[in-house]
Amino acid sequence: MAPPPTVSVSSSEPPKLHASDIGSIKAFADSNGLSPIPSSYYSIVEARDDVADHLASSIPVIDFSLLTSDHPQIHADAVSQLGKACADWGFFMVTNHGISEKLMEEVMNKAHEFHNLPVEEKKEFGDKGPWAPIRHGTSFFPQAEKVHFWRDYLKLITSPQFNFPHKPPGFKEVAYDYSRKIRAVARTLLQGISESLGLESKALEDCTGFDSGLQVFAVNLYPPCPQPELALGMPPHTDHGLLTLLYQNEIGGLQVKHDGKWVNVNPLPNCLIANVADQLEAVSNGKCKSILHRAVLNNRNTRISIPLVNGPEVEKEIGPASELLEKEEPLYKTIKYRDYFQLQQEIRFNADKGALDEIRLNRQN
Ligand SMILES: O=C(O)CCC(=O)C(=O)O
Repeated sequence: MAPPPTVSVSSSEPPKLHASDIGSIKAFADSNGLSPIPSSYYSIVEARDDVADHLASSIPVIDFSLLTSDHPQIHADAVSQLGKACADWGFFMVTNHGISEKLMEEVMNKAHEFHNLPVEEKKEFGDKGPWAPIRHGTSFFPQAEKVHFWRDYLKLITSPQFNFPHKPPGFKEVAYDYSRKIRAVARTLLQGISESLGLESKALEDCTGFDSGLQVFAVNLYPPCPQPELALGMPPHTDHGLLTLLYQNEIGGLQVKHDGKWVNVNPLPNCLIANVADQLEAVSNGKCKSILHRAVLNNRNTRISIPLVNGPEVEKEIGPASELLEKEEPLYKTIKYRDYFQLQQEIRFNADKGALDEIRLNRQN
């Protein structure tokens, strides 16, 4: 196996290495210790702006067991809290979701094992583009980005078809179980959100083709970074899809944008971290907010995050739900989910505008 490129400690000018030469930031970080990071990883302008830590404790918490309660008033209160969380933050933690700690731990352990496989063993999964069912790589979008990100990833399409690597042994089996349970949680949340918008509980599922919807299972690894103040694990972005449900190890790093400030997310034990994604903003005609988020780094511990994007059916035309348009003007164009995803890939490095801005109609509510 060829050793990863190394960086000289004595160099005053850090090298400008391309992510595709590095191949795996984990392997690079393992072999380069405390050496200065390559200047191609500097995203200093974005890295340390205003962090509003006093807001961290205000991140909404949704108790899933109340949402699924048979008691009408308890359910109604939970629906109303959920609607408020989607409107005010576009982000919330989900507790008592019913996925066992044991399963979550197994998925996390296997995720770690996957990233610990030798680089050579992961080559067969090399990223061949956004629609490839199994793809492993480093950074964010190395082919096109100007700045690189301190992250290795594995991304799988796990619905409507389930695709998963055959190693390490046992990963595929626990991941299947986990992905199906996450889909069930996402479906129930979507039903609650539908009700919070004054719609039938199945309205959002039906209009997005959720039954045969896309699910992307990602496994991110952020190794310790010797200069965490200079780099980012993930740039600010919103997700395509309806709802992303993320589980992480005990190491913090996720930040969400709220009222123009970055807020550190300190997850409650065993909770799922949920964020509204672009297609939910569009189908809700702007009532649910797709939230900007990013991953920051530390110089001590490896962070692993496992976000599962739960989206519409790829060929479905997605726009504001027709029931909402009986009373209001559409604020978003209707566009096939597949085409939106493509659009998002194309303009992901445009700092001023996201894909959502491309489909927003210039109207006041
Ligand atoms: O690692 C995290 O906390 C964020 C991950 C993320 O935003 C993504 O994979 O799109």
